[in-house]
Amino acid sequence: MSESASGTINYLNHDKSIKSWLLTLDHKRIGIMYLIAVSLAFLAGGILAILVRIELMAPGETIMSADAYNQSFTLHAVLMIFTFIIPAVPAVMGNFVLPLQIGAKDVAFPRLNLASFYIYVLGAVIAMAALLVGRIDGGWTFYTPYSTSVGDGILFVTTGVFVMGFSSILTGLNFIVTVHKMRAPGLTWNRLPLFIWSIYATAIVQVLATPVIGITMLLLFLEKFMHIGIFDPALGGDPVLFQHFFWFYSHPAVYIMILPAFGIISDLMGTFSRHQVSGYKFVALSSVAIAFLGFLVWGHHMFVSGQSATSSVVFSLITYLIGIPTGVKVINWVSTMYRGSVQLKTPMLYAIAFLFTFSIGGFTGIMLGVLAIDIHLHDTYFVVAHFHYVMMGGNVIAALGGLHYWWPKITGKMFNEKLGKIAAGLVFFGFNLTFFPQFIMGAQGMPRRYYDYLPEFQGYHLLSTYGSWVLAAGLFLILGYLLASLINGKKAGLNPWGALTLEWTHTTTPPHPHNFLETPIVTRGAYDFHLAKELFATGEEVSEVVTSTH
Ligand code: CU1
Repeated sequence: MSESASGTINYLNHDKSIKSWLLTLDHKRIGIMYLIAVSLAFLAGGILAILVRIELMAPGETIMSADAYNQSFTLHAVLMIFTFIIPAVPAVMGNFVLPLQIGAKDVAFPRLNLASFYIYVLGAVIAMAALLVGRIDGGWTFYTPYSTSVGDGILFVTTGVFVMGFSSILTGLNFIVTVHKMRAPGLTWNRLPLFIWSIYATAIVQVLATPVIGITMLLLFLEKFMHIGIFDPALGGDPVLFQHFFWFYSHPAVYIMILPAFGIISDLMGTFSRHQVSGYKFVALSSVAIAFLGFLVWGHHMFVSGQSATSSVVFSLITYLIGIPTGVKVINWVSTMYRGSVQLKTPMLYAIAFLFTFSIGGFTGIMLGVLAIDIHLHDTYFVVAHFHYVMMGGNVIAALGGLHYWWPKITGKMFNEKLGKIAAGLVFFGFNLTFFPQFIMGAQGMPRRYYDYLPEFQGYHLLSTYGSWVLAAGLFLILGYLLASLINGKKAGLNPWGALTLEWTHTTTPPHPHNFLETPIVTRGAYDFHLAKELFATGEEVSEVVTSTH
C-alpha cells in the first residue's frame, strides 16, 4: 500500500501485520473486517438467490429437488437478513464513518467494538453449522412447531441468531454513547450529519428490540430440549405467541435495516445537490419517530393468524402512520434536489435510484397494511416483491451508494466513474426486472415459497430470472472495478466530492490511525454549503485539513 495522498502515515499503512488487523481496536479497521465478512455473506446469499431463480424458470423440477429448493430459499433469507443486512450498514459504515463524522478519535468502547465483531463471526459460524447437522427449510421466520419438528438444524440457526444479537446490541450501545459523549466541540445536535441521526435512531432499536428475538430463540431451545410447553400446542403452548414474539423484534428489525440507508441517502442528497438538506430537523427527527412507531406495528404481519379484529384494525392504523415520517423524508429529499444543483456522480445515481425503488417498497407496504388488501395478498409474491423493494431497493441500493461515496476515503483510491455509472444502471434495471413482475403475479395469486406453479405464471417467473442475471452482472462489475481500483485506481484527493462533513474536511485520505491530528472545531452544519461558498470559489479541491506530518 502506498503512502497516503498527503504523504503521512494512515490507518492502512502504519502497521501491516495480520495480527495488527485481527486484534485492532481501530474502528476503521474493524469496519473493514465487517465489510469483508458481510460481503462474503452477501455473495453466498446471492448465489442461492440465483439458484432459486433458475429453479423457478419452469414449473416442476428444473435444477433441484423440492427439498433442496425449500432449503435454498430458507438459507438465502437467513444469510441475507441475519448475517448481511442487519449488520451491513451499521457495522460497516457506522463503524468506519461515525467517529470520523463526529470528530472523535474512535468509538466510546473500542475493545467492546472488537468483541462485537468476533461475537458476530461466532454467531454466523454457528448458524452456518446448521448445514452440517440437518435441514433448515421452514423459511427465515422459523414459525414453530414446523420449524423445530424437522430436525436440529434450525436450532443451530436460532442459536446463531441469538449470539449475533449480542453483537448488534453491543454495537448499538457503543454508538449511542459515542454520539452522546464524543462529538467534537461545536458539533451540536442541529449540526450533525443526518447519517449520524439515522445510526443513532437505529442504535436505539438495536438495543431495545434485539433482546426480544434473543429470548424467543432461547424459549425455542427450552421447548425443544426441556419439553416446556411454550409455543407447541402438543405441549400446551401457543404457536401464535411465537409469531407475536418474532414480529415484535422483526418489524423493528426492518428499521434496523432501513434507517441507516435513510441516513446515507440524506448525506448523498445534501452533498451532491450542494445544498442544505430541506427540512433538516424534520428529516432528523423523523428517524426517531420511525424508530418509535416501528415498535407498535408488529401485528400487521398477523392479520390472518387469528388475532382479534380490533387489534388488526389498530395495527393497520398505526402502520399507516409510519407513512408520515417516511413521506417527510422522501419529500424533503426531492426538495433538496430541486433547490440545489445536482451533480450526477455514481453515489448520487444510487440515491436517485433509491427514491424510485424505496418509494415503491414503502407504498406497497402501506397497501399491505390495509386489512382487505392484505387478506387477498397474504403469502403471495406481492409480499416477496414488497419486501425486496424495501430491503434491496432500500437498504442495498443505499449501501451501494454509501460504499461508492466513502470508497475513496476508505481506500485512498478512486474507482472508474464510467464503469460505476454503467453498473448503477445494470443494478437499477436488473433489480426492477427481477422484482416488478413479482407484484403482478402475486396480485394474480402466485403463492410465495412454492416450488411448482401453474403455467400461466411462467412468463413472469422468466422475466424475474432474467432480471436476476442482469442484477448479478451489475454487482460483479462493481466488485471488479472496486478491486481493480485498489491496484491501479487514481489516488483520491482529500475531498473528491466536495463534501462538508468532517471525514472529508478535517482528515487525510485515507485517515490517520487516530483520525484527526487536531480536534476539529465545528462552526457550521453538515450541509451549510451557502456558508462554505468561499471554500469552493477557487474551483480547487476543498479542504480545511491539517496536513502537517507531526
Ligand atoms: Cu412489519
